[in-house]
Amino acid sequence: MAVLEHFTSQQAIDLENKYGAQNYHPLPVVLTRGEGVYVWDVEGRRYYDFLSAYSAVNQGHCHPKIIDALKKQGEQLTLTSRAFYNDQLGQYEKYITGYFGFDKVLPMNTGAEAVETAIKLARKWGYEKKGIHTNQAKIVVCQNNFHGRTITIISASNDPIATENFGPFTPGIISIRYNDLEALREALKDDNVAGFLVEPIQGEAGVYVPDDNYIREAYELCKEKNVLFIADEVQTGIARTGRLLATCGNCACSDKNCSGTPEVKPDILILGKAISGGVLPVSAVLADNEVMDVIRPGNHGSTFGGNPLACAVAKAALKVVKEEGLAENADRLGKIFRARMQELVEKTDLVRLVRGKGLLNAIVINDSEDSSTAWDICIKLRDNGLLAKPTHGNIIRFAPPLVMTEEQLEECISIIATTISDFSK
Ligand code: IF1
Repeated sequence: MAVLEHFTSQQAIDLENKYGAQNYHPLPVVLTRGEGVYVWDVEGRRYYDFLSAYSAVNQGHCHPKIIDALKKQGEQLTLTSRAFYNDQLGQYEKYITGYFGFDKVLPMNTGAEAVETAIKLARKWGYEKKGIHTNQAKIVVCQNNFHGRTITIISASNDPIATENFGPFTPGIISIRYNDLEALREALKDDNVAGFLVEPIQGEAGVYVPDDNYIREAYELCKEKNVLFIADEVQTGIARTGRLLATCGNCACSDKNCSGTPEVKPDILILGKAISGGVLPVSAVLADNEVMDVIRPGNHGSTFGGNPLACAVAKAALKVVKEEGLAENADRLGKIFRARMQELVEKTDLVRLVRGKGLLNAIVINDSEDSSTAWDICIKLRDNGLLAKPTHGNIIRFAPPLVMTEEQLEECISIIATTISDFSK
C-alpha cells in the first residue's frame, strides 16, 4: 500500500478514525511541527499552543538543549534495563533528588505508573513501618481527582466516563471532598489509612485551586495521624503554577505575601510530564529513606524505568527550568493573564470566572456543562491561531508553555478576548 507522503489534515484524521481506537475526541487540527510556544498544522498554519500537551511541554516544543541531549544519548545508549547498571542513572538520581530535596527517587515512565508506584510504596510503608495489618491498608483520595487511567487509579475516580464498565475495582480507597479539611480529619480517624493522595490543584476537574490553607493543614493532619502526604504534581509540578512545585519549597514568586505553602514537603512526591519537557515519557516518585527504603530488589520496576535516554533528557529538561527562570516567568505572566481575563469576565456574560495559578488557568463559560459552547469557542480560537481544549464541558483550560514572553502572551490575550467578544454578539 502506498504510504501517503504529504497528506491533508482530513486525510490524517480519516486514517486515525479508520485505524485508531476512538479513545479521544481531538479538536480538528492536525499538527506536524512544534517550536517553543508555536505548533504548525499540515497545511502550514501556525498556532499558539495553549495546552502544552496538558503541561508536559513547559519548556516549549522541541527545546534545543533537550533535543541535543536526546540526540547525543540516543546515538550512544538508549536502554539497558535495570538488569545492569548504566552510567546515566546514578548521575540523574543524584541530580533530581538534589533538585527537589529528597533522599531517593524511583524512576518510572508515565504519570499513572508513578501514581501506582506511590500507592504501592505507601501501602508497603503502612504495613512495615506503621504496623497496619496485612491487606488492610487504605489510601484517601479526593473526589473529582485525576491521577491516570489504570484500574487501581480509576478505582479512586468518581467520573463515570472513566469508570463505567471497567470494574471490578481495587479495594482500600476512601474518597472525600476536595478542599474539605473536616472530611479529611474524619477519614484519618481510620488507623488503617497509609496515605493521602492529592493534587495541589485539580487540573482535569477544571483547575480547581483549593483554599490557601488547605494543602498546609491537610499536611498537618496527615502528620498528626502518621499518614503519608502524597502529592500528585504530575500536572502542577515543574514550575507550571509559578513555583517549582505547587506543594512545597523553592517559592519563586516575588510576592512577599504569597499564599503559597513553601514549607510543605510531601512524604511522597509524584512527578511526570514536563520532567522530560514533553520529549519522551519520564516520571518519578521521590521520597526520603524512611519511606523509600521499604522497597527491596524485585518489589517493583519497569523495562524503561530510569533508562539512559530518559535520564539524559530529564536532566537537560530540568536544567532548562532553572536556567530560564520558568517558575518566575509563569508566576509573573499568570498574574497578567488572570487580570486580563477578569476584565473579560466583567465585560461579557459569556465568561463566568477565571481561576488558576501561574500558567495553569481556566475560564468557566456561562453555559451548561453539556452545552457545546466551550467546544465552539475552542474551534473559533483555533481559527484565530490559538489551540486550547475544554475540560469537563464548559471549562476551557489555558496552559501555554512557560517560555512564553509577555509580548506573546499579550497577543494570545487579544486573540482570546476577540474570539470571546465575537462569540458574544
Ligand atoms: C489523558 C486529563 C490532564 C495528571 C495527574 C497523573 C496523570 C495525569 C494530575 C497521569 C495525566 C493527562 C492524561 C491525559 C490528559 C491529561 C489530563 F485531562 F486526563 F486529566 F492533564 F488534566 N496525575 N493527565 O494530570 O499521567 O499517565 O497520562 O502520564 O489521559 O487523557 P499519564
